Amino acid sequence: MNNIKEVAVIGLGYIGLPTAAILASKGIAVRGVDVTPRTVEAVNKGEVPFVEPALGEFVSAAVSAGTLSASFETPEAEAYIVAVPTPFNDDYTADLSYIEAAADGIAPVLKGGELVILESTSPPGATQHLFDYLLNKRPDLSADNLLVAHCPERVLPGYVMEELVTNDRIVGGITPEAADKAKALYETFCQADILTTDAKTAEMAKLVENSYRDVNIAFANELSVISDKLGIDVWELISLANRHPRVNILQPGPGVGGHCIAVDPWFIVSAAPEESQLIRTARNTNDSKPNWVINKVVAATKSSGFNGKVAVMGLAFKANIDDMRESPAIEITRQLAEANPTVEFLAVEPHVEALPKKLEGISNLTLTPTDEALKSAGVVTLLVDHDQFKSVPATVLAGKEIIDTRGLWR
Ligand code: SAJ
Repeated sequence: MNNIKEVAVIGLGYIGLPTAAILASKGIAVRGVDVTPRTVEAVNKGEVPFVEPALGEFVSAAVSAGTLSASFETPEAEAYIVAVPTPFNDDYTADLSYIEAAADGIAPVLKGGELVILESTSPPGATQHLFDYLLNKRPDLSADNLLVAHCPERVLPGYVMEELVTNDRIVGGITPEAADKAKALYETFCQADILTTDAKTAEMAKLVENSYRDVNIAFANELSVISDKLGIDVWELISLANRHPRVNILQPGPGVGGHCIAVDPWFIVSAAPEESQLIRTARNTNDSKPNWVINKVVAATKSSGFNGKVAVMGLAFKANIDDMRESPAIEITRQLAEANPTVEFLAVEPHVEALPKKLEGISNLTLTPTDEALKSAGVVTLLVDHDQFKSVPATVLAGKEIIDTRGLWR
């Protein structure tokens, strides 16, 4: 049974803000903490500074009810949830500086007996590191008076408010007491099973889930390259093979994007480099796919009738969202436009009003409406399977060179 009534959530991003809002909807007093003025201001106005269905209603209701507010300073609370980024360094080790910065804010306000939950995806040992780091900053606190646990998030962007309630959760404690207390807090909003374990197993479980997906996408991407060489339609091949009762191959694409699947497997590789051969190879296979697509597009522009214009359909990292983090579509578009200055590139992304920063200032690249781009381009490259692109009639594509990396128009 949960007895925590005040929670501070450090990091109000894609995970922290939904978690803060859903806890607040259960009557818990939640104070959000963020370093970005735009985020703090938006939340205090009851607004969400990014796109996530249903989250806006939760935030505005909680702010109006007075159960959610945001600030730059970490307040005193009975529990702290750390949901900050964990990017990787140049050598693929995890950058724990954001976690340490969150701990720097928490340490001075601890009185003893609080629960600190790490939600950020973390390499094995990071939760123990957070525990040691806090105690090191506060040697006056006794180790058995600080409860630290890892509760990795599992929600799929676009379905966050639903999956926070329906997905099973894993909670790994530095001690069983920490795990039980975190479990009780998450039971206030999670209706699925919450399974407790130790902190390192919980860290690995999260990394393994995303690596499993990465390895399986790499298999599909490798099949697409093999099929292309052999003159086989990979989409037909996969749908036929998937009719076997124990085969379920994922879909090839232009590469793997987002801030999770393209990142997390490296934490396993850097923790056990010799032993992680398959995971490393899968990462490299997926990372090499954008280059393969670039070569296909360049080859298409060399055909005799090419009219000088290439349409690039989609910039987001996957379908039907506006999230561009680590998007292979952006990398492909940028490299193509920069390396081919005499070709005009028409980028189509129905979810944004302006080109993202990484594509700004490239003179032969413009954000173009779907119809216009499809009408004028001689080569059309489909990079994201947005619903809007599904309905493009075959007559509009007739006579053009099509590079369909998602199998949408086959
Ligand atoms: N992709 C393919 N082919 C596929 C599936 C995906 O090319 O068959 C590509 C997508 O286009 C995208 C990338 O992979 O570029 C990742 O997309 P995704 O939908 O697989 O995953 P994310 O990054 O949106 O969310 C994942 C989820 N993890 C798993 O499914 C194991 C989510 O549950 C996690 O919470 C999230 O990572 C996270 O934050 O860790």
